[in-house]
Amino acid sequence: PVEKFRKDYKEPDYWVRNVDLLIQIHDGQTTVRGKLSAERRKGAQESATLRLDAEDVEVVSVLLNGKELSSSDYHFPEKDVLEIKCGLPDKFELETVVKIKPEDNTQLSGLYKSSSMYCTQCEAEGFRRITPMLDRPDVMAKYKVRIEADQKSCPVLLSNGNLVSKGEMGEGRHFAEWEDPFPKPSYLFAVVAGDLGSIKDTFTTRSGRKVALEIFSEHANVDQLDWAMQSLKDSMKWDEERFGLEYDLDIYNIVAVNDFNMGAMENKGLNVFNTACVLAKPSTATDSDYERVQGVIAHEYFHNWTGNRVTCRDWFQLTLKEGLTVFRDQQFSADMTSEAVKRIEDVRILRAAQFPQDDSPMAHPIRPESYIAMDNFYTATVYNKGAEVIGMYQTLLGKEGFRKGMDLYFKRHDGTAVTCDDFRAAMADANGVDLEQFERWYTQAGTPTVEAKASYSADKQRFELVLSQSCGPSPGQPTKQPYHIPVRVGLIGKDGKDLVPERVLELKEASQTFVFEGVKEEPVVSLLRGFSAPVNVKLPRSDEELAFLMANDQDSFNRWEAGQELFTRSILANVKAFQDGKDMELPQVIVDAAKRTLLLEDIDKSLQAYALTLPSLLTLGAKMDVIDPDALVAACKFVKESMAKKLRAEFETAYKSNQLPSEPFRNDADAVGRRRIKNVCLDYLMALKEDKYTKLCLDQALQSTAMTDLVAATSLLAGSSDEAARKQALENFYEKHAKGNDLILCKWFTMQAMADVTTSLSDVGALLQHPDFSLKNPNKCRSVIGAFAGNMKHFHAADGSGYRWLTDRILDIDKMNPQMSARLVSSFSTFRRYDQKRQALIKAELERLIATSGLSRDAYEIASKSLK
Ligand code: BAL
Ligand code: ZN
Repeated sequence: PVEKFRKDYKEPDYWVRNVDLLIQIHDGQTTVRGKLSAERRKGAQESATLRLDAEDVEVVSVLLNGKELSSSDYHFPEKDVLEIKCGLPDKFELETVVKIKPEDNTQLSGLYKSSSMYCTQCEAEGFRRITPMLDRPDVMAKYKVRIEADQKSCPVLLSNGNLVSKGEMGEGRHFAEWEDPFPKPSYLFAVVAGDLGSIKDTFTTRSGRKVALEIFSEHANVDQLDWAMQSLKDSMKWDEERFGLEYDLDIYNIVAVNDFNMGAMENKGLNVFNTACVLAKPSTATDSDYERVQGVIAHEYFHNWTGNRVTCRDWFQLTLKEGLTVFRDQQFSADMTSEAVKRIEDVRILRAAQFPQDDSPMAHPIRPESYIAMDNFYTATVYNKGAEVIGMYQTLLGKEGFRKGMDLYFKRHDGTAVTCDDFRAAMADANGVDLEQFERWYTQAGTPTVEAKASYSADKQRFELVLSQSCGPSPGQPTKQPYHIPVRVGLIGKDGKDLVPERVLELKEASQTFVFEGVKEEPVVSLLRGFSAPVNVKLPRSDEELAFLMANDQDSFNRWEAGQELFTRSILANVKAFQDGKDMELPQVIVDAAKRTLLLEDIDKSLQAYALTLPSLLTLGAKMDVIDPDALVAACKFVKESMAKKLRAEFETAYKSNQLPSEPFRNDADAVGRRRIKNVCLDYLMALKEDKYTKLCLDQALQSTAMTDLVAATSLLAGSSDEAARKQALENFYEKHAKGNDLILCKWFTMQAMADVTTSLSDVGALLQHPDFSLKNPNKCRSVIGAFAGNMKHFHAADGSGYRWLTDRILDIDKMNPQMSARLVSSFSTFRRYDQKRQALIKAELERLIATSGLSRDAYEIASKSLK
């Protein structure tokens, strides 16, 4: 497979200015006529040939300025390239007619059929699977589309922009013509044709334009679209208020699709969504589902400016739009819910998903230097670390300074395809600051460590903080240059109040000393408040200091962080005890701190819940020199059970006092927080493995009406050693809730795939045979196979059975959907973090994958890079 490099970027020899498409959908075969109005780039050689991307399309004819070319005038010099060999004038129209088969498209890239509906996914390189094109984001064209289809099976025909005409054609067929006035790259193109229901609303922009909003889904799901609509209107208003950005078309359509590789797609004026990111109603959606829908609806809407109006010059710049848009959706969700809770959730995701990637052979800068399959770089690094990098601009420049930078970015670049350097320059120029060194966040991979040493002089009332930074090697980068790191710091006195105003320190050297004057007593330092940079922190402190911070820090993130550090220490100490065959212990200081948190009355219940939740196994694993899955799981169980033994009464009381009446269903912050803390308490109580609590859990699993509570209780029972209760809960969940609802079925699959029971591997094997399972549906694959790959104990079974099972599944899926199989291969990427025996077992699986003939380039790329 061919690797592409960022340094090799060149403008194309030809620009396409207009694309005129005719898409004739017939059952079993679709014909696409694509007319490209193109011109030679000024400065390009007259002899430059036109090389169009064309993948899995059967070329019927090619016309130049209306005249059919003979087959000697074009050829396929390499796979997926259609080259026009004859001479071309400066400006011309090139027309191709191709045949495609959406019904056989299991890759879910290009035009495909999902259930009864035809839909498209073009990012990153799917458009070339519809019609030959210069399929690259710097080629921006205006699109006109005519769709023809059967009237009965496809009454709804949608594309980007505005509907300009529609009508009947006779013989049961009809058409619709859409025109998008905004030039766009091909990856933002979309078409949908199907029998869909919808809900409608309107939004009036601040300049008074009325926008027609419509969200489509299969008819049966129309009662689950209201929350998405509300979220869309909230997003539109928020972007006007926060960034002065108004929607620019008269129509905004969203379509929910069952089979979708990603979460959603921001096609201009026609978003296509995975049903999992749009459908929600109280009886089917958990609180996290509601939050996800709100966040993803906002994310895709925000792309209209950060991504669509200003797009990426090339795919290496993906974080330009993704990091920025994730940051924007995070800020929006924080404003809609709670800033403190949202920050904790975002950092939890970063640490569980991105930190391990940054510490693996797949580590890459947020702006990668090379790729084989671009689809492999829609990663937590590009998205989530990318969002952290954007957040650091805001921390350094302040909210107002950040807004000035955004305004300048749009003023300079609206309607064009640009780079991450252009964004950084806009931020620097708008604020008159130097952000040269900040580029290293874009060029270097790996998670830096910031080490702090504190000293205090009572005489001088002076506090000194020496901050040093380092970052370990990553692929192709043995050494690293110092980053520009904003470190938000508070100094806390004995009374729990800040002694001096909080500061953002700019750490730019390998080591730097920062002096605080007028500090009246020796402070406890609160470092990296709000997680002001995506780094690890090293600062020696006692358990007592951490407990003090947990109780007193005015920064809610660092209160949570102190608790996480306490838990982490104890769990890692117990891992060691377990490995050494010694007794495990839970320090009293942790029990006391947890008790204090549990007894707090006027605390946000979500913050209370997160403060009592142990760090995830992946986050803990990242802190171990060698991950020992058995010891890690045992230590976590021990800590949970010991805590429950000591605080049994408090957990019971908190469980009961946070019960909510089933009617009316509420999903406000208080109700969400109550469910969260209640289910954390239930988790601890279930660790006691006593009949009394199994019964409590079973009651919740059988009687709850809120999906959050049902999932929480049934998941706990799915991992219970009480076979009868386990069976009853899972059967009940299936029969009463999951049967007939694909999204709830996925929850049912996941809770079994994640469960820590001796039969885990045979259970997931059986789930694959379940009549409701389908290997072709990405959500279902993720819910069984992806979830099992996250099952720390059983996926990492010492005999390698979990690894072999995953490889077999990857090979099955790779034939249908390489994007999906490659995602699964990445579960092996962190293999060097495990013991020698497991490393050898995983290595053998990666080698087995690479040796398989016909393996997709997507899966090949992840497997081969993981082995480096
Ligand atoms: N652009 C791909 C899906 C998303 O990040 O919105
Ligand atoms: Zn995005």
